[in-house]
Amino acid sequence: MTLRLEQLTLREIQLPLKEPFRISSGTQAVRRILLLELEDADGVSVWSECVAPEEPNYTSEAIDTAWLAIRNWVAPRVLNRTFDEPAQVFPALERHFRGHLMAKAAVEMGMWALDAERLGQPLAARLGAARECVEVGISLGIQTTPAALVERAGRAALAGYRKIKIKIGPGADVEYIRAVREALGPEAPLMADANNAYTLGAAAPLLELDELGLMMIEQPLAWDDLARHAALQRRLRTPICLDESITSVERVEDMLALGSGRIVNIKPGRVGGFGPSLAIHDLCQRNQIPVWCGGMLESGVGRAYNVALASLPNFVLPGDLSPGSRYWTEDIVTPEWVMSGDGLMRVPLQQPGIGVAVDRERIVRLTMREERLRRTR
Ligand code: OSB
Ligand code: MG
Repeated sequence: MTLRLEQLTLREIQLPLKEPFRISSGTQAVRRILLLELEDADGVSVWSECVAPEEPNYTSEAIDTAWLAIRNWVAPRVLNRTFDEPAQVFPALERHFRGHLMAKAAVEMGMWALDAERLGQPLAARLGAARECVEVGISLGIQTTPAALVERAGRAALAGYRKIKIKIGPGADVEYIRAVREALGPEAPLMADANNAYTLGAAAPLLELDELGLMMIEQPLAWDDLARHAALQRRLRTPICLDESITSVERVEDMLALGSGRIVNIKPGRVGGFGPSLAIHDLCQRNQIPVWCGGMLESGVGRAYNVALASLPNFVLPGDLSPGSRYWTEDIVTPEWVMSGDGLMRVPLQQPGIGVAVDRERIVRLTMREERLRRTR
């Protein structure tokens, strides 16, 4: 079925987080969210979300650069041609166009949802869903004291989360994780995420964490560094999971060749969309590398895309796919994303498209700026 986009609307909304989210590279209290609405010539429309954060402290992208990139370069390439299938969108966006992967992904993923909607298929089924429920993990920001972290982690364990990820950084690492390990016991599914906070020359805390039975340590070293992660992995029993460093299927090939890590966090926004996400998924599956779906503090719109992706067969570890109530007092979708008491989230396989209704009136009320782009030829 051909895809022909007629109109693309950008909107920025702001949603306050229930609690500020602190990671080693910055703190987020209000989430500025870029939502897109894609409409085709037949009036079929879908919502998508660009996950770029406010500051360029995760990758080089930020919401303001993504807005510019979508308006100036992404939208013209997608609005002014026809695609036979959504898998053609990413290659079209990569041609003589470097970077801006989150901007590209927001449109590319919307095209997959539009295709699913047109085919009358659930998005998850369109991608190749292999399960009806996904396992849910929580990502806990850096807390002020080990005791505060123990309290938060204890509540997460009671709520049923199947993986508890704890943000770390120098000064908030070994003591914090050890306190949680002692409080929750040797079987608790704990992991740490450093968001680039360490260097090979000052890796002592990571060697101590190696004794604490973690499922993995995520992205301890620099965001674009595969060589030093390989050197570190040789010194650790705990698997290294790469997040920031995996920006393409080629970076996974490099990881495999160098031994930079043993687990991959796939965030579709970080790699440019579903096309590259599927390629990374398949490559990892062929090489016995487990993957899981990361999060970027998405609204219920972005959550729909992540849950659909996480339904694929090699997503064998719980994702950062917390329910809406973990982030917001009120989400922008109906029904809201919920987690069962044993840490599962249902994959919507009963209706076409992303599987949730988007509250347009609420979005209009929350809109800080809006721009409409149309087909020009
Ligand atoms: O490193 O995984 C990360 C949020 C913003 C930027 C980077 C990261 C995160 C998270 C949040 O860990 C996970 C979530 O969306 O719940
Ligand atoms: Mg991470």
